[in-house]
Amino acid sequence: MKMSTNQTTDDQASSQVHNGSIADTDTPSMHIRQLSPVMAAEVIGLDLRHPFDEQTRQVIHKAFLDYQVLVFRDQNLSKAEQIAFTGQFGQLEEHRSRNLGDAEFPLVHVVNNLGADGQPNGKLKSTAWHTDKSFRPAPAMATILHAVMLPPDGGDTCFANMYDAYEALSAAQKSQIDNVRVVHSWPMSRENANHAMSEEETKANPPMSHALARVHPETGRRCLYLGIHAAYLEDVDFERGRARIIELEAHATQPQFVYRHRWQQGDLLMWDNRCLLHRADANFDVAHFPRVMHRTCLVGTPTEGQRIARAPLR
Ligand SMILES: O=C(O)CCC(=O)C(=O)O
Ligand SMILES: [Fe+2]
Repeated sequence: MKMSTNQTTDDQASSQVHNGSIADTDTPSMHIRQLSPVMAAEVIGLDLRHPFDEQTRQVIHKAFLDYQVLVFRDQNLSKAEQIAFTGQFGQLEEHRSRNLGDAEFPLVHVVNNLGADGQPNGKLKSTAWHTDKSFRPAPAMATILHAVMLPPDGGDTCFANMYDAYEALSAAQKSQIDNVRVVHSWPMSRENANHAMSEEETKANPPMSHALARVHPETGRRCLYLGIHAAYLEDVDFERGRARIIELEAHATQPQFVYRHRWQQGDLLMWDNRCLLHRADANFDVAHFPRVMHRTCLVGTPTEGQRIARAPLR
């Protein structure tokens, strides 16, 4: 079991990891080993440059549902190979606005901390808890992130398990939120980040109403649907709803629900956006060390009853 010894408070749970004997899955070509009791498993022995046979694909898909984060070790995929790998699990998301890829591979978004001169610019994006594209009519099912260049240490990605966060609520708390709808809004997220949006962009991204305790479409398990794009609670006084969202997110991102991924060269991660929050951690010298990742996303399905949201109650 490869575990780093310099644990931080964010990943208390990782220190309780069993020795790899539980929930191991082996086929002749691969080994799947759980990394933390909270979530995540590493997959060893596969070369993702080659397509899976159907049996392997199904084992991987099941592991993805069981562990929420899969860590494929020792990979070195070109953009074209990452697109082919991603396409085995569904339809690739097109990136928009600031997420544009390059002209040849627009489906691959380059996540980096580099300025126009190619040097680290001290800015790390996506450091707030979120789930990818939760403001879209069909929010992202999965994100695939492949390490291209890593800082010598740090630059972790943290994940919070929204199944566990929901299940840890009391029966009374659950019944309070079971029929509540949360609105995920790209225009409001941009506004909060002080980014002006064109009228056209605002129109193209209407705020979306979701069940706050949504049901995962494949596992049938209930989980909280929060993060930076969760703007308000529908039909609840705006300020009261904001306070409730903040309170729930503080609950949902406590150390016992968090897995901290310490990247290794060659890692390719695939995570389930439907039941996790994630964030990049600036625990390295962002102004000096390049951190570069290649990112692809898979289109998901609308959440149950998803529709354009009613305006906030003020
Ligand atoms: O840079 C990271 O660790 C995470 C970036 C992110 O939020 C994403 O790729 O969706
Ligand atoms: Fe993200």
